[in-house]
This record gives sequence, C-alpha cells and structure tokens, in this order.
Amino acid sequence: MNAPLTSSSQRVQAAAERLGLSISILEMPQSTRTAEEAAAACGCDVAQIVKSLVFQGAGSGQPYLLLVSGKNRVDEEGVAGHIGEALLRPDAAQVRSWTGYAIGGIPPFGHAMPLRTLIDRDLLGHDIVWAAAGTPRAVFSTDPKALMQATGAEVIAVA
Ligand code: 5CA
Repeated sequence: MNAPLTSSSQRVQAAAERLGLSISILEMPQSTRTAEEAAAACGCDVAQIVKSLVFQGAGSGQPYLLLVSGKNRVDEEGVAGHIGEALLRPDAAQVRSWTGYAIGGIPPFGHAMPLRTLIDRDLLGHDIVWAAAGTPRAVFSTDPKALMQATGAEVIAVA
C-alpha cells in the first residue's frame, strides 16, 4: 500500500494539476536524491532522469532552471552564450528560497516563484522521463514533450 504523499509532494501534485499535466507520484523506499539513485529506483536509464538544476545569472542575479538529462553535464559557457550572461551556482539556501524545495527533490515546476526554464534537447528523445517530485524519495514519470509544454521551457543543447 502506498503511504500518503508528503506535503512537499502534494504541492507538486497540485502544481501539475494546475498545469494540466496528469502525473502519478511514487514514493520510493530508497533514495532518489541523485540521478544515478533515481535511475536505479525507477529501473530506467540515467539519461531518462530529469535533473532540475538552478543557476543564477551573474549580471541579472535572476534564477534559471535547467532541466538536464541525467547523462549530461552542463556546459555552463555554452548555456551562458545562449542566455546572454554568465552563470553562477547559487548556494543551497538560495535554491530552496527560489524553488520552495530542498536540493535532491526539486521538481521541474511548481516553484515558490516563476523560474525561466530551459530543457535539454536530449530529454526530448525519450518516450518517458522521470523527475523529482518534491523530496529525495519522490518521483514521477512524464512524456518529456508534455513536460516542456507545461513548463514553457526553451529547448537548448546543454552539453
Ligand atoms: N532527485 C534527483 C533526480 S530525479 C535530483 O534531484 N537530481 S538533481 O541532479 O536535480 O539534484 C541534485 C543536484 O543538485 C546535483 O547534481 C547538484 O548539481 C546540485 N547540488 C548539490 N549540492 C548543491 C549545493 N550545495 N548547492 C547547489 N546545488 C547543489
């Protein structure tokens, strides 16, 4: 039997409903904090894991959310060229304040403030991808194109 969702995961579920995205959140018995752990828990390829990475514009100070395939490392200079400013890595407290979630559980939508969102084109090559659902044990699966539409994400090559 499934345990009731945590309040963080309930917020993700509600945000998905507001966006018209139908998701089913799974609370895993094991950690899904990292892309590798999430892939093992979900029984999928690490490339199908959506990493939700928060960066900060060096000039503007504004946050950017990058939805990145678990197999890719972000080429920060390349992404900076796309958005027009250099990228900084904000600390965990800043990430939590912008998103409303702790690192390892940050979902791709439903944040404390609207975040300009970019999605790794490599995610769009899969039928199904898995993303964090508010905690480092909660995940959901979705069609990556539906995720792109629901989040209004721009498609970029991140790696
Ligand atoms: N639940 C999994 C996949 S569904 C997940 O959230 N993966 S993740 O990649 O999106 O989140 C972990 C990422 O958080 C790490 O790859 C790392 O880039 C980032 N991170 C880890 N520690 C910190 C920190 N102290 N400050 C800022 N970012 C961090």
